[in-house]
Amino acid sequence: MVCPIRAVLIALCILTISSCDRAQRTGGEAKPIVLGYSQLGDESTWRTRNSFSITTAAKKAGIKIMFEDAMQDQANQIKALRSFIAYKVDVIAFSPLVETGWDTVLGEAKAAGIPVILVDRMIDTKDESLYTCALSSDFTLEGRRAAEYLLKKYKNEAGPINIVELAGTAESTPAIGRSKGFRDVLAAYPKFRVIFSEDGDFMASKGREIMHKVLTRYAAKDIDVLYSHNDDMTFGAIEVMKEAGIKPGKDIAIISVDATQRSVDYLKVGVINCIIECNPNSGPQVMELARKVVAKEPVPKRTYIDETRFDEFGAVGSILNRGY
Ligand code: GZL
Repeated sequence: MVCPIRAVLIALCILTISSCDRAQRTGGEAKPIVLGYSQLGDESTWRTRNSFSITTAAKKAGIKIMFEDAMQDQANQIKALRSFIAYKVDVIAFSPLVETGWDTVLGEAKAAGIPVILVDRMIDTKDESLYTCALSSDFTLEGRRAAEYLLKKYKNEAGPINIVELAGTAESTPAIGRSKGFRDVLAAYPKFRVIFSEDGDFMASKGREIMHKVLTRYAAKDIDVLYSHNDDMTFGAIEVMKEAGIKPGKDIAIISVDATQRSVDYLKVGVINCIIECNPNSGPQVMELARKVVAKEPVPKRTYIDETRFDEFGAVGSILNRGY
């Protein structure tokens, strides 16, 4: 039978060694984890909330974060990653603007022995060892959810049902997945036709611009649905519809992705008909992954964030305040 005092002493020794393992002790405190974070930009309401979630969660977790905004430019992200490597951070996390073009810089991080966490978006690489783990939404599922709403809404209509798509940044994981999932479901129902699709970069200004262009090419009566890959582009398109005397949500049904407060408010009054949730509040999960990765604890290669759909057929009034 192990003496209780002896067991306590052994436990204390293990605790002491483990906190020294990671860092030299300074005044009894372990050195805080240093996280280099490259955020892709500040293009949308969602992204602003995501950055807030990341930075506040780092503070709460006692993690020293070097936060860089790349202003939607991949070259800026690569520069930021290289600066983190030069600084010898403990761990790197970033939201890749697009899926390709990362192998070289991530090879440099690997050579420097710095683990990398992908957040929000994925990379397209043959070498999965270039990142330790990834945390994101399931964008293909988001696209499927959007299409499944249409099957329900138009189940008694012969069609054709003409759809305009405002797509997100080309070659980005959300744009790829939301387009693919949407089309995978509708492929079995030829009455649904995507008559126009263009990349709006997840920005309200481009949503406006593209909706203007669409209304010069098509009469409003020939458009049944707007499928927009994010709320900010939706808001731009709604402004243009209203200016043209079109009733959004009635003359043209609207599906939007993200579920910011403004889109939920629009859903409640019938201006938007369906919202696909995309959760930006990943900060706490990112910090927990960073802690585990630095401590060399096992982590899943891929973690998906839980999300849902809100639409005109559900209990719209019960949607809690989004806070952003
Ligand atoms: C999705 C995220 C997308 C949001 C947009 O996870 O990458 O980028 O849907 C944001 O609002 O701009």
